Amino acid sequence: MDNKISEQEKVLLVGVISQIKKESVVEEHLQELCLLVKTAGAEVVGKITQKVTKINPATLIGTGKAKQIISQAEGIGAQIIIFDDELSPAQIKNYHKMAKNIKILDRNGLILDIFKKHAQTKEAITQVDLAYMEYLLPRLTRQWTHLERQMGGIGTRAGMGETQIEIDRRLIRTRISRLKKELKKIEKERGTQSLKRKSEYRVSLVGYTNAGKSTLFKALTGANVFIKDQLFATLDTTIRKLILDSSHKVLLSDTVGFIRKLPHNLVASFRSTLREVLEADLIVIVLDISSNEIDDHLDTINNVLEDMGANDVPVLHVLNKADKISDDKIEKVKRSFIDSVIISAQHHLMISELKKKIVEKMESNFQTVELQIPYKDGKIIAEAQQGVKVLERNFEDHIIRLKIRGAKPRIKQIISGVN
Ligand SMILES: Nc1nc2c(ncn2[C@@H]2O[C@H](COP(=O)(O)OP(=O)(O)OP(=O)(O)O)[C@@H](O)[C@H]2O)c(=O)[nH]1
Ligand SMILES: [Mg+2]
Repeated sequence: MDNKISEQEKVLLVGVISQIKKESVVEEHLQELCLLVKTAGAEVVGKITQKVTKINPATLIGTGKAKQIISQAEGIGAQIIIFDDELSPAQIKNYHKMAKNIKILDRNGLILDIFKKHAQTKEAITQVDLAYMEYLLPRLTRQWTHLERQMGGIGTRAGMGETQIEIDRRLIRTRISRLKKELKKIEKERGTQSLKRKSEYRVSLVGYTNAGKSTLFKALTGANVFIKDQLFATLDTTIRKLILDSSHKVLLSDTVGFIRKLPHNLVASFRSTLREVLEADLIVIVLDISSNEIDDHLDTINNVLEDMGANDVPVLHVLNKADKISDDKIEKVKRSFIDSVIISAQHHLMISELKKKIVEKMESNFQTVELQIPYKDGKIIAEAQQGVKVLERNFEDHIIRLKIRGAKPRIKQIISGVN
């Protein structure tokens, strides 16, 4: 048995209610877990919520209840049990011992499965593979057979006395170090590409999965990106030029969505994909205004941005899917999101207002400086005029006097080059 989810497999979901997580919250999270299962191609046949006062280190919930859930799953013909809460490697192993013919997964395992299914480019495949192998390593049990076949025969033959699990572990470690090397190479290429874009003003669309980032990207740039009512439709970063008005143009990027409890190693291994977000001059946070969970979504986004080290980048909040809710509700949400833009990406509503707002943000992020550079520093003179607007150019005896205007980070770069 492996932990892959196949089409039409039947799934039983389990949510844990505790003192810090009340029933309504658990219900919401299970609803989202249902969507994740649907995205993975399987079918939810039952949901169980269980109150716990004390976490059982062996099985998360009480052992008696754990056994009961397994027999319930067998009774309704479920092949998989998925916990919304993270299970420790030991807990997964214990469940595997109790449930011989049922796969046990947690939300992280499910998310990784979806990422694996959706990854298409070499970069995404490598990143997901790394996160998946790191997840798998401590969780290997006897149930995970076929691993050698799955990994394409990179392994060596079993030595005397070695168990299958030890061989599998060794295979995974070898694979992890190879994937890390490949990712380093990809990151280096990305670095070179991004260097070329350094002088441009970069705007990144960021948000919870399914918020409508790709729809907005298409509405703004006309690019034919993949849009679908499912979670994690986009895994790769797409970048296009966007002309905002006669004097403002930016590079806009669309990228992978976030979700609550996004596995940490997934965020880490997606570093090269998320590079555009990290290096952006402005992050446009796209939120689904029709969701009751909008505050929770924003918390998740802020947490992931912090996790990535992108929490210093200026942000603009965009509330999307306004066509789905009443004017009253719009007014209510608007009050808690001052300085936001309310749009409908799908119906192309308020898109020009959004463009104006991005221009405003750009302007507030701009700076004008005067520089004096000796003629002998030809290279610096050339660089100081790249990615900025040259307002004045005065030639004097030994120096050139430049008045330039540009994004603050770019101006900072130029000044450090002059000094
Ligand atoms: N009603 C309505 N639906 C929208 C709007 N914008 C996007 N959608 C729908 O929301 C779903 C998700 O849209 P995407 O653009 O794929 O969302 P995303 O944020 O890129 O999602 P991921 O790439 O999966 O993270 C699609 O079914 C869109 O048609 C909108 O303004 N109004
Ligand atoms: Mg998308």
